[in-house]
Order: sequence, then structure tokens, then C-alpha cells
Amino acid sequence: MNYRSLKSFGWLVLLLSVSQQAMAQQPAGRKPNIVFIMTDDHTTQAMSCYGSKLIKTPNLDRIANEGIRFKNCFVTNAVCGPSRATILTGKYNHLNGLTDNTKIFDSTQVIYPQLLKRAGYQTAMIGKWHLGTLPVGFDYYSVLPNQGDYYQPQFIENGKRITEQGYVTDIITDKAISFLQKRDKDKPFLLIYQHKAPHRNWLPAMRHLGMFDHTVFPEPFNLLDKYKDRGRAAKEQMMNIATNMWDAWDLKLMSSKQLDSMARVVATTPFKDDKADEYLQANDASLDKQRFFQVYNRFTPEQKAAWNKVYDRRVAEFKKLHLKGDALVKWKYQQYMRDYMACVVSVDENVGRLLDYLKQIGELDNTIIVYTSDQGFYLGEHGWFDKRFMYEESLRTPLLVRYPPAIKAGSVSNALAMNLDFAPTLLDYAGVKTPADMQGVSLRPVLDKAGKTPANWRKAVYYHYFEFPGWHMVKRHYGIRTNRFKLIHFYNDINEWELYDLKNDPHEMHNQYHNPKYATTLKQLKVQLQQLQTKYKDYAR
Ligand code: SGN
Ligand code: CA
Repeated sequence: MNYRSLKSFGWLVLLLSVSQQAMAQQPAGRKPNIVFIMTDDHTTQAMSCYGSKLIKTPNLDRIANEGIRFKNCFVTNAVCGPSRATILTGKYNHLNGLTDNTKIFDSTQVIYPQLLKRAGYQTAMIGKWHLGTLPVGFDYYSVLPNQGDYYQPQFIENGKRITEQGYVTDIITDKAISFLQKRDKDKPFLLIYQHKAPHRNWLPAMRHLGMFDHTVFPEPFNLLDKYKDRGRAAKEQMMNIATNMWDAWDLKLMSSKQLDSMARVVATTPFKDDKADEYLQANDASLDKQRFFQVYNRFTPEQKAAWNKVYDRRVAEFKKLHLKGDALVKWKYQQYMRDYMACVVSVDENVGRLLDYLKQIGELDNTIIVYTSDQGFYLGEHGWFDKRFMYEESLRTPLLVRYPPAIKAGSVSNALAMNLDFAPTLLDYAGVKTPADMQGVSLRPVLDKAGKTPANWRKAVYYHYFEFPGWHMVKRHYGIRTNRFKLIHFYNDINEWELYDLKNDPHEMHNQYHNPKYATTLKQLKVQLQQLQTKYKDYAR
């Protein structure tokens, strides 16, 4: 061997040993475990790792600090079922069929957990599912029927209906831990662990009742937004804290006395099952008291007593204050925050409990932990609750990933990520080829580089919301968001465009669509928008 070939042989040895080192960080021959954590309607404004001043989420922050936090992860359609279907199939809703919450999921479609199972994973799906049809192809599932209940919830567990005692967030975690206890230790696992909390109507755990009663939450500056410089879609929605938040169901303004007398009526005239015609009730406040009574009536006598102690105080305050107009909106916002945040506290605690358990069994660092939500949510911004709009608060979803062998602790990424990418990313880590018809991309190039955006990364995301008419009456729309701009077209019963300059107007208060200064930008965005619609095969509108 001459000197030159000796030298290149040396390089080869060095290269081999470097790549062996990289591989050695994963347990030999074992694929990483995956715990996919998803909450329902948990927005980044309610996570301290995203800079929230409203609440502390130490356990979620732990995932961010020991892993990566995406500042710009977006959903394809900001509503529950559609987001879940996109995550599972890696496809937009016009292709997976679940365009809105009234549809049911075609479970003959391939979903990523099935591909992982085929690759040797043990798979479990626990918690909120909300896809109409039951999970297919899991080793174990225990899911809430439909939206599920906060207290004494029913589950469908491998096809059988059972009722559990206690608070939903705690129970879902107990089930997750029990799956881990019973798992086959020779196989890697995929645990999909999905909370109902903090979904409307925001019922906290008993131990958290009243915990924020002395907290005054800072208001978003646009709580009293009047939608000047915006179009009809923002003006005509029905998700205003001022007018669409129901006194009993949302604000819990029913006294123990009222609840007791209702109990006597109910004993003789049972209510209809409200789940069956949920969509007929959309935006209809006339059933407000009955609906609240139904969830209250799930409490045990001890729970009823604990509840009334806290909420009778709220009812008394409400009666005493006689608030009207803006003062009333501000008061409602405080009550909303108290209940929503208390639900988030239970999620944070339980995620901490699961992380501790993984550590205890020695699997924490072999496990890819993903934390996300099905979309963002309005915490009073624009005067709203709920989601659906392509505006920032609901378009953005939290995304944290912890996996020490590959991800540098404390990384933060600005890269445009999407819920469409979750399936390709997890398949990539498991060494499974992503099917050609999945539309997302693996986030590994970003994860491997401590969050740095690769040069050839996507420059824009595409969005499409369909559920109109329906709950909260947000008009149909689609649009494009780049790092700087957002262009939205509202259609169906309307034909209006909105353009926002996110740099100068991050809260989307001024539609620039008709501003001649943006004419060139607008032209470019329209071209890009059409390119994305072609790329993602979204033709029918
Ligand atoms: C329920 C809620 C709505 C909410 C939808 C969809 N109403 O219908 O406020 O938008 O769920 O939520 S409630 O009176 O039942 O609370 S989603 O998370 O499933 O998309
Ligand atoms: Ca949701």
C-alpha cells in the first residue's frame, strides 16, 4: 500500500468510526421509542416556554429545554378531526376526506402507526381520538367516544365500552403508564397519548378548582377588537367572548341552588342524548343550562360539593357586580382564563408524571417525545375563544421534540414546520420509508442541525378551512403564509381577500389587500398560492 492509499485508508477508518459513534448513541439495533403527546386546543400563548405571561408550564418547558422548540409550526386546517386526520395520514384534508368535524374518517386509509407496527413497533392509542370511526391497526387502544367527558369518562377500549372514575387527564395518563408497564420489552413502542383538556367547556380537576381565583390575567391588547380594517369573516363569526360565551356551559354561572332544582326536574323528565345532535345545537345557547347540568351531573356527591364551594362564589360576584358592556367582557375573559389555565395545569402535571415514569424505567433518552396540540386557540385575542381562522393564534400549534441522541438541548427553530410533517418525521426516525403519497416532509434536517433552517427548506405553508356553516360560523377560506406575509381568500358565501404584513402588523389588525404599496407582493403571493394548490392537488373550491 503506497502513502496515498494509506492516507485515504486512514480517512475511511476515521469516517467509519465517526458514523459508528453516531449510531452508538442509539441502543444497538433498537429503533427509538416514540411518545406522541397531543392536547386538545392547547395554544402556545399558554405555555411558558413560548414566553407566556399567563401561566407556568414547567414540565412542558422541560421538554423544550432538553430538546427543541419550533416557533413556527402550523396546521393545515385549524379544527380537531381534520388536524388529527392530517397528522395520521400525512395528507391534506381534501385528500384524506376529513375536511370538517361532521365527516367520519375513512379508516381503510394507511396511517403512520400501522407502518410503524409493521416495522416491529408495539403501538397504542390512548385518549381523545375524535375521528368518528374507531382506530384501526393498533395493538391497544382506549379512546374517548366523540369529544369525551371530563369526569367519570367513558372509553372505548379495544372495542368495549367502559366507564372510568375520576378526571380525564389523570385517567389518560394512568392508562399510558399502564400500557408501558405491560409492554413487550423486546420491541420499541409508539405511544400516542392525547388529552381532552383544555377543550371547551374547560372543567378543571377537583384539586385545581379555584386555583386562579385571585389571579388577574393580563388582557390581550385587542380583547375589544371592533374589526376595523378587516372583512366580513372576522365580523360575522360566532366565537366572541362578549356574545357567544354561554353563561352556564362556559362561565359556570349556575348556583348550587339552581343545579339542585334542576336535578329534581331531571329526575322526572330525562334529557335527550345531546351528543347525537351536536351539530343541530351549534351556536344555539337555548340549551345552555341543560347542557351544563349534564356535565355537572356526572360529578360524585363529593365533587358536587367541592365544585359548588368554588363556583357559588363566582355566581355571587357576578350578581353583585352587575357588569355591562366592555367591563362585562373583561370579567368574562378572567373567568375563561381561570378555567382554561387550570385545565392546562393538569396537563402539565400529568405530562411530568409520564416523563418521570419513562425516566424511572430507563427509557426516557431512547424515546422521541413530541408535544403538540391539534391547533392553536384564541385566548381573548380579537375578542375570541375557539380556533378555525388562519390568523396566527390558531394557525400556529406548539411543537416540542426531545430526543437527546439527535437533538441538541435548548434548540429553537424558526423553520416553517407543519402538522403534515409529523408522520414523515416519525417514519424517518424509525427507518421506515415514507409512502410517496404523503404530502409532508421529514423534519430531521432541521432537528439534526439544532433547529437551523436548511437552505432548501419550504418558503411557505398552505392552509384550507372548510367547516361552514357550523360551530362558530367561521367562513370557508384558504391561504398562504410565508415568513413575512399572509394571504387569505374567504369564499363560499363570500368572496373576500385579506393580506397581512406580519412584520409590521403581527396581530393582523390591518388588511392590506387593497393597499397599492403591496401590489407587487400580492401578485407574487397569488402565484405562490396557486403553485401550492397545484402541488398539494387542492383544486376543488
Ligand atoms: C364543540 C364545542 C365547540 C368547538 C367544537 C369543535 N362546543 O362542539 O366550541 O368548536 O367542539 O372542537 S361545546 O358546546 O360542545 O363545547 S374540536 O376541538 O373538536 O374541533
Ligand atoms: Ca381541538
